[in-house]
Amino acid sequence: MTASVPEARELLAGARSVLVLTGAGVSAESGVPTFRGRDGLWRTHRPEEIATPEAFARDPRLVWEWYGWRRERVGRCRPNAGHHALAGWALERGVTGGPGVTLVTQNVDGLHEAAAREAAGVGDPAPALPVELHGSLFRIRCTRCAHRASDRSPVDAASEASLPRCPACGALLRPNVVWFGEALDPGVLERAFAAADRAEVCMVVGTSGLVHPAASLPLATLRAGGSVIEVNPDPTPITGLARYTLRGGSATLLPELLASRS
Ligand code: BJW
Ligand code: ZN
Repeated sequence: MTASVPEARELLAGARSVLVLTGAGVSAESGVPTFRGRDGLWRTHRPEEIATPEAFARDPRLVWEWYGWRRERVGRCRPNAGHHALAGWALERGVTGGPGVTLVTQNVDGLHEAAAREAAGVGDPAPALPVELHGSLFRIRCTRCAHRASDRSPVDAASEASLPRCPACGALLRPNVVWFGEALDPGVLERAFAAADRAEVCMVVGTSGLVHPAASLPLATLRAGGSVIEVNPDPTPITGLARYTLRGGSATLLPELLASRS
């Protein structure tokens, strides 16, 4: 049901373990385009044309052009008040020995990690980093060997010959993201589902809830006897499962929901 912030706050305060699942909507107010919806990325590119291994095999230049453009655009974006509220809250709960928080994101923009590092302070060895289900725009991997690396450099997609190549074996590099039809990293998936199973509350923020296995995480929490809170301006398939739904943007709602009272 649609609820006000105090009811959801109370549910969170009483939960020993919380899973937060985020999607593209949490970064919308940072200027990162979402996938679906009015201004979504997929109004111009159909997913099956661009976010699949088949698309990359067919036209790696087109796919790298799209990822190069997104890397440049997202690289200019900063975490918003919603990312900061989540990072501060997770850190606070860790520091005070309070209920555990696991942040699982479908996003590939790195903004939760940036906010976690800022919240922990420069040089802190152990910021509470998110579990990234779908990889990162700013990491690459080789299409042939085991080479992986961080990479924020601009992409030259003028021709197939200019595309990024592996320094170890010379094969084509690809963005280290998870495309449709590809398996998620088994270790990452295991951590996410373990957190969903033990969570007393799963808070789902800014996702259309259409892409699996991510969208199955709140179902796992429900099956284990926990509750779901949804934060989203629009209804989704998760809305009907949620104990409380907060309607609005996450950059406004998360700071209200998660700020400490003192
Ligand atoms: C705001 C807001 C504001 C706006 N504040 N909110 C079960 C059933 C059916 C199908 C499947 C199934 N299990 C698997 C499948 C197949 C497929 C799938 O899910 N298909 C469905 C779409 C039908 N899944 C897969 O293929 C996955 N792989 C897999 O299952 O492998 C199995 C396997 C096993 C063994 C061997 C081989 C295979 C992989 C899925 C990978 C998804 N990848 C992408 C691209 C990542 C790289 C990239 O970025 O380019 O991930 S697709 C895209 O969708 C991206 C996102 O992470 C993901 C989810 O999107 P998200 O975050 O929900 O964004 P939007 O745009 O959809 O929604 C934004 C929301 O924000 C909206 O609700 C707005 O209202 C809201 N919002 N402003 C808060 N200010
Ligand atoms: Zn290689």
